[in-house]
Amino acid sequence: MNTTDINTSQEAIDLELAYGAHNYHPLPVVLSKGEGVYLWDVEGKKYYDFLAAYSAVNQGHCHPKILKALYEQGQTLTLTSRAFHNDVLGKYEKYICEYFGYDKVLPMNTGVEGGETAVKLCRKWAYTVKGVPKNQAKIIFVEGNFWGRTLAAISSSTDPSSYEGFGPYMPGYELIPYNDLAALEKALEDPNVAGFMVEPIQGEAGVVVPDDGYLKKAYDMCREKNVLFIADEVQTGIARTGKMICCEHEGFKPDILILGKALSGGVYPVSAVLASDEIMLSIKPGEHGSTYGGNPLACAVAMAALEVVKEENLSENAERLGKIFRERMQKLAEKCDLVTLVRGKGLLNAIVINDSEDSSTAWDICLKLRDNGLLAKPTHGNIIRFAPPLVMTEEQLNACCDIIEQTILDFK
Ligand code: IF1
Repeated sequence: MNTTDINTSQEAIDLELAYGAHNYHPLPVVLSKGEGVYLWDVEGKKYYDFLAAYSAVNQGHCHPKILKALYEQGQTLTLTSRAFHNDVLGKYEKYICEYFGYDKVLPMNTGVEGGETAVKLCRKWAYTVKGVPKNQAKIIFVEGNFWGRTLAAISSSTDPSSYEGFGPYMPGYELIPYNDLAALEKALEDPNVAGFMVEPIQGEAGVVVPDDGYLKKAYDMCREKNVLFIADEVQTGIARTGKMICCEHEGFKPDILILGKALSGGVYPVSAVLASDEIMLSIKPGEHGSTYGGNPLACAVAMAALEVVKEENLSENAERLGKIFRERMQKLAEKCDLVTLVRGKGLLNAIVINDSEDSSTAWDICLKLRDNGLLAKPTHGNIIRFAPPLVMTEEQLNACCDIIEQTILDFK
């Protein structure tokens, strides 16, 4: 029986420092309870959650319907491995394929495993369908991308804090600037290009929104060259930007769709890769998988999490509240030179602070926001990401804007 008691936030922090790897620099707050848009710390202080675990808690903390699915399946059958069939996986696969409009799904656990799966699928398709010579497949990524922490993922990174000190790196990658169609056109001249992998909005880079039409034009250019358009919607998907997937804003379906995070509503690691039969069936039995991939518990939780998104109209809510949020932040930017701009779509937004990237201003503002009852965290240096659960009401959103405005206006 674990006898370690945690009675204060400091005790929790001290334990993490003593026994945990120091691979994060969290905001100094220790949470012990979550419900909907709210979090409580060890001392009982209540906060609005304006990060939503980086868009993994779109449905709100501890959503009762998702927890019910967790409890019920959890008491029945949690893991069989894929050595055998089970009575939940097929039902989930049908549900999610019809939900997003694809032939097949390959279930995994984390977002980065989804990215790795997409890269492997794309390469396999290139060799077996497109006819790219063995081991010559190229995949194009964009500067500022973030799709996880594995060696394959950091090999495409342009952020030294992601890749420095972890070489050598994965070959067969090419990097071009984001939001640059001329650069993509040039890169697509190489007949060995198999895929173009891109976030519809770059989350970690600081909620960077490309020009209207960029994604659809890029998709069309890939189609012309028989190159797969791979959308990393791990952060932008599941209603976050005001549509079920962000590519929907431009009216197209990516060839390969990667989902994660809110696919399980923050209850359990679940990711998924969706594609056509032509792409998906290029991987044969025994060529890819994972112990927990597609386990009954994950499937039950994901179906409930997806049902909640539709039942509670989370896309429409994100679209509507996002507009209110950006309007209020724009007005703040106009009267306060500390905020230079606000950008985003739906409820994936960020403000850029008028200070250098290596200043502590954004961090210090987040500490004050914490003191005032709202939790957010800077992404790169001077950018603060604001991404609350999508179940937020207009009244709660306005209360949060009041806190943000007052905190920034009072910030010395
Ligand atoms: C951390 C960042 C966000 C992602 C996109 C794939 C993945 C992520 C677009 C991989 C994961 C997480 C990772 C987490 C913090 C968070 C994050 F700050 F790291 F970059 F959201 F922006 N594609 N993002 O955003 O999914 O394997 O983590 O399930 O590493 O601290 P994962």
